[in-house]
Amino acid sequence: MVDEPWIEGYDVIGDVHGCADSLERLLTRLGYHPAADCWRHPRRKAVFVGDIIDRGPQIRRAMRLVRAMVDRGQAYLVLGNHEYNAVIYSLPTQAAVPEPLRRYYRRLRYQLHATLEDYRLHLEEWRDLIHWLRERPIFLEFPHFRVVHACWDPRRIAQAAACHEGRVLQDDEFLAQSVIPATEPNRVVERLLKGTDLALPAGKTLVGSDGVRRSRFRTKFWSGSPQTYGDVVFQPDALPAELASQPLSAAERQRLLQYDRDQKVLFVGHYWCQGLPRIIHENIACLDYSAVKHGLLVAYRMGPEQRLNNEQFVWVQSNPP
Ligand SMILES: [Mn+2]
Repeated sequence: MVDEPWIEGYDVIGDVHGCADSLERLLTRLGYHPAADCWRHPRRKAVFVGDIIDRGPQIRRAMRLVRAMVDRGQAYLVLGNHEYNAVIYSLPTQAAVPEPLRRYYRRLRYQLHATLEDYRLHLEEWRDLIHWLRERPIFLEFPHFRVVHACWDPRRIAQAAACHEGRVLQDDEFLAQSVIPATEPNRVVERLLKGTDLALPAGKTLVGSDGVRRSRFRTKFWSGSPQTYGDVVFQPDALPAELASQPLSAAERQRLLQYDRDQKVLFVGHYWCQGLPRIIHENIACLDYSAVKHGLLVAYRMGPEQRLNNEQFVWVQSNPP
């Protein structure tokens, strides 16, 4: 638990994905200023929900900015799935990957392409960054709010908490196991960093707006009493009408998670939301508004309050390449 009663509040910031210019404009709007050693606010700290790297125009610069703030006690960073990918791509744990999955891990190179390019002439810094990322937590708990990249699943959070208090990638054994499907470490990482999903009916696939064909869709983990696929889908691409109206089976409903309304406030990123920032419920907000896809880079100004409201969002229009 992070408890700093002398702090006025925390500015929780969504997926940056290499948009360093946008991040500087957002921090300025939030009242931070570039001091000699890092960006600072006299009374507040920043909390990043992960996915600082990949895709965007100024990845190394964004990462350096965030790292400087974290190292000087001005910010926190929880891991996103992109930071996790960078760590496993860069360590010999790939040797533990079973043969049928090698193709998937080769795809990481594609995802990491822009990041590796940005660090191509800074390999020492890259190696150092990987070790630094291994020290970061996979979730954070403050007295009145929580932060995780994609999904708060109490069972998986408890497992993570039991491993170096959530700094799970520090653990060589955890890290090596995490790349092997259906191991407990793999389930922790998949759930917390990528969230929940459901399989489409047998044989059905959908091509997303990113051009990738998928046989699964991302789901809410807070839906009250959902009846259909349409009630639980949570991703940029809507389901076609005939799938959206398809009833959930009892087994599917059972597998869905619930984040009840009486739980602590929770912030996530990850979901490529669009439009203007809005809370999901009084205790859940997603801060990823597709900064790298001409969307918004979004922060939520958290004070001592126990419930969320739409007035506390602060954002800048992103200007990617
Ligand atoms: Mn993500």
